[in-house]
Amino acid sequence: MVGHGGAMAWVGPHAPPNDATVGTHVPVNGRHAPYLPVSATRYRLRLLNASHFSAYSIGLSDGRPLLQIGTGNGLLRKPVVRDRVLLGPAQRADVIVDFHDASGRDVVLDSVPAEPGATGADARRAALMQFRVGADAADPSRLPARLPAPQLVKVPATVSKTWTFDPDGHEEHGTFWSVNGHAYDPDRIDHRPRLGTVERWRLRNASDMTHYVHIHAEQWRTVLRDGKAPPPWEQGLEDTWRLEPGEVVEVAARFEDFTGPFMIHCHMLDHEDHGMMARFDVVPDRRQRR
Ligand SMILES: [Cu+2]
Repeated sequence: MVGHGGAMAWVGPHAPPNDATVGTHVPVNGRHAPYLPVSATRYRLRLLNASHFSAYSIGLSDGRPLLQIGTGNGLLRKPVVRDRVLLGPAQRADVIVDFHDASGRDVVLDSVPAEPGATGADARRAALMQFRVGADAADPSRLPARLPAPQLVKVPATVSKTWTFDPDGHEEHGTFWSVNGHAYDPDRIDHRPRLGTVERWRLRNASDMTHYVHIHAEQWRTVLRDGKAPPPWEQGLEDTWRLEPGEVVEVAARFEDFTGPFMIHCHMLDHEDHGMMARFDVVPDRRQRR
């Protein structure tokens, strides 16, 4: 690591943008390729991608759909039928799997990357775990058409902050990942939202690889993805978004709990550790001061 103009920079073969560190095996709940005996009924699964760099496109080996009922931050208004759920580092999904008619069979939860160039091409190929489906059993569960999803904030007309994610630096001094042209500096405050207000932010990936942008402090609604309404599974609350090269996502939230310093960063941890993080401070609402 070398210093350059106050910004962090790295040289060598593992300098950004080639700083991916990935393992060879994918454990699930601490075990490699585990299995779970299940009855031929419905199960609710909470999926969390806890890898520090890899993305997974999660589905079931027999093509059985996943019914997504929530994000990591709460329920969706309506269940969404998914063939695969793409989760980058820190992303979560709440899904229902129905094993009716699979009695006596083994079903593998796996990750299969999409075709090159398609969404999810960055996902890893892996057999994650196996469900060993036993006998039919009574299943009184049912899935309502409408779910008690959290209320979403009213979206402000204007964007109050744009965050651009990109590599920076040059050959002689090394490269680093940046937010708005800077590597992370704990002493630099890039934005000061006021407690109690709703802000609309724009997240922009100017680089030529996918990033997973994570915002601390609040739960956000996704307003636009590339100028259009987000897909149905992105219409709940989120705190981490996939941004493919060139993508722009707009999000909105109310700062309602705490003042103080918070982070926005890429949740691919090699990127974060190599500079792709910035600080914003939630400041007190002036109107509440005496
Ligand atoms: Cu990244």
